[in-house]
Amino acid sequence: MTIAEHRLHGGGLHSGGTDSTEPEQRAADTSPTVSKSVGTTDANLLAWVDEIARITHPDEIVWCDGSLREADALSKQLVAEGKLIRLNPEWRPNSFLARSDPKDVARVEDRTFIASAERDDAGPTNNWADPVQMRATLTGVFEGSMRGRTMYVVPFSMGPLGGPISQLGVEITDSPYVVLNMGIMTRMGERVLRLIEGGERWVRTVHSVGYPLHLADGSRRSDVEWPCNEEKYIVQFPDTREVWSYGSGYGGNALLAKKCFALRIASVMARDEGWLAEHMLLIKVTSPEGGVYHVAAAFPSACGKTNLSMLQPTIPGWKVETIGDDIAWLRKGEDGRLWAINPEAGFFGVAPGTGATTNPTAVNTMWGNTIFTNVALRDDGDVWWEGLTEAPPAHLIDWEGNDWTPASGRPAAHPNSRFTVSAAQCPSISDDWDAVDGVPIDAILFGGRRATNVPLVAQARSWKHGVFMGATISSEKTAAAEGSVGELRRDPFAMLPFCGYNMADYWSHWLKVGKDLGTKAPAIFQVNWFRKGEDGTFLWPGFGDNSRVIEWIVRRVEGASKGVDTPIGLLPADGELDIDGLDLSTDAVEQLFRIDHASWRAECDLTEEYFEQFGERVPAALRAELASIRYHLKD
Ligand code: GTP
Ligand code: SPV
Ligand code: MN
Repeated sequence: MTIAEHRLHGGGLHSGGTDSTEPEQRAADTSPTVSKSVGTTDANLLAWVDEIARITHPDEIVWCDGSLREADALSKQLVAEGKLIRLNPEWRPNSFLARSDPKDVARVEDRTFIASAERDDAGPTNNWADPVQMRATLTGVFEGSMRGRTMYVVPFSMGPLGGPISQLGVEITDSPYVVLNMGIMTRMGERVLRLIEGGERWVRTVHSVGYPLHLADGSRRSDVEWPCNEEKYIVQFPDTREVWSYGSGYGGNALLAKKCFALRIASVMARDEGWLAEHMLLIKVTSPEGGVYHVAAAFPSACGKTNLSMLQPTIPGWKVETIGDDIAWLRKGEDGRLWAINPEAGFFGVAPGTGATTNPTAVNTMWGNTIFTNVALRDDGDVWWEGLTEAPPAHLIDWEGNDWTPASGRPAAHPNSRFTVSAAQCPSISDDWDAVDGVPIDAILFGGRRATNVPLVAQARSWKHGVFMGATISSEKTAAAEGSVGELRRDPFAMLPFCGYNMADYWSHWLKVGKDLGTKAPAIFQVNWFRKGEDGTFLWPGFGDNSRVIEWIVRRVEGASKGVDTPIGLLPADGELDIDGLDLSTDAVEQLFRIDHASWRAECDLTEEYFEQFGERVPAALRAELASIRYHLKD
């Protein structure tokens, strides 16, 4: 029986639920029940859903409409199943805590694959997989992977519905937790189906946690709090613009609209169509004189994008408003300038380090309607994590569900614990955050975590120099991905884990976009909030005081500040950076901006070595930038 025929049997949201209590009456290969009327007449979409159901064998298929009623029913169901904890509504209305399997807590970069026809099209920084072999492998692991479960069909739009920069997608998933998160992170629901029926293109994404409840031999097992599988595959097929994700329920591994689609697949679409898909926050900055500027900034995972996107300036008269905190899609507008949208509808933000002094706006955003994952639970039914308050509560249940006290000697929240909340709830959200045409970009920032060498701020001499700055970002690894935290690695454009094609080709694409924008291209800057002094502490206060750096950047864009030239870019001239009222010694300021020629020459050697792995594909313009910097570093 096909899904179209099943439509005749359609009922209410949970009308098929009784079937799951009588699984023994169900032969292993019976077709699933469509427990909610099929939402579409689109033949391609129907055929695809049919095909995935034939591979994965779910008990039921639910077409999600994106309604509040649906989200409410799903959260109630998850609470009843013990997979979500409802927080005390007095402190945190309509909010929930999820605890993941301790082996499923972050993106898995070594299990993330780009399955392009040619190995060279994935490039040396991606895990390449042969698409034919990978498809066979995936068909194998997905075979029966949804037995005993419900398969949800989640239509979504990235960017405002029908907008010229927006794109559509559908995620099939067997995780109701993913459905709830997708409802916050994207414009999800029925209206997307109408656009698909109207002939708009859409991206196919398939997700399974890989924990079937009925096994092929007919035996059954009960569900667990956080179903997942030890074996994980996060696979992008750039040539057919598809995503297949198996075995993880966490973040970017499972919310396929985010990194898999909006960065890995979208970067390929952008290359082919002349736009940019970037790991960038977006803000609107208003100066004391009322000048309005838009800034995009690329920092690696857990390096301060959410913080900067919600910045509360510490200098008088300046205002920063939020447009996006993680992803930007940028495109040349009719006026020849670069315009950007935030394709997402919510924030999936890092909890630890988010508190009243570091990011009060984020704290206020999550007053309610928030899903927390892997944070600690307070005795009063609210949540807590390191950095939320200065003093920890006397007793907590930690992210693994164990008793915790300040004497426990381990963090109560996982370092990559997160909050999922709607962008519309953010008190600093800009009026034009969901403008269909986006906002015009005045400046682009590149940054990373660098204890040494990289100054607080430097402006690129040209677009080409700016692309060089982006291409050579290195940053200390954070808990956002599995692996050793603190290790210095190259993270070009903060896109190392997110570029869907050869990184050197991506640099060429950036050079091409800049050439096309010509004199209307945004100015490019490099920033580093994380430089440390000899005692190992941060030299720069960061957070709200980053507004001082934003001020200098705006003054440069206006032409009001002159700056001073150095071999690695233009730095603030004496007195141009406002450090009034900061407890900052002259020595600290000197260290923040010190350009040590010997270390920079060593850095250039490492860059040359780094470029080598890309061979001939490294654009000549970047090699020329390296040569020019080396020339200027000669003492
Ligand atoms: P993803 O969501 O993983 O892409 O990360 P993100 O770039 O949005 O990171 P986020 O803003 O959540 O920052 C994560 C960590 O960086 C938190 O622990 C912050 O406390 C810390 N951080 C942010 N801004 C600053 C800063 O200006 N100075 C210092 N020292 N730390 C900062
Ligand atoms: C990141 O790691 O850059 C994130 C979180 O924004 S996740 O969506 O899990 O990739
Ligand atoms: Mn990110």
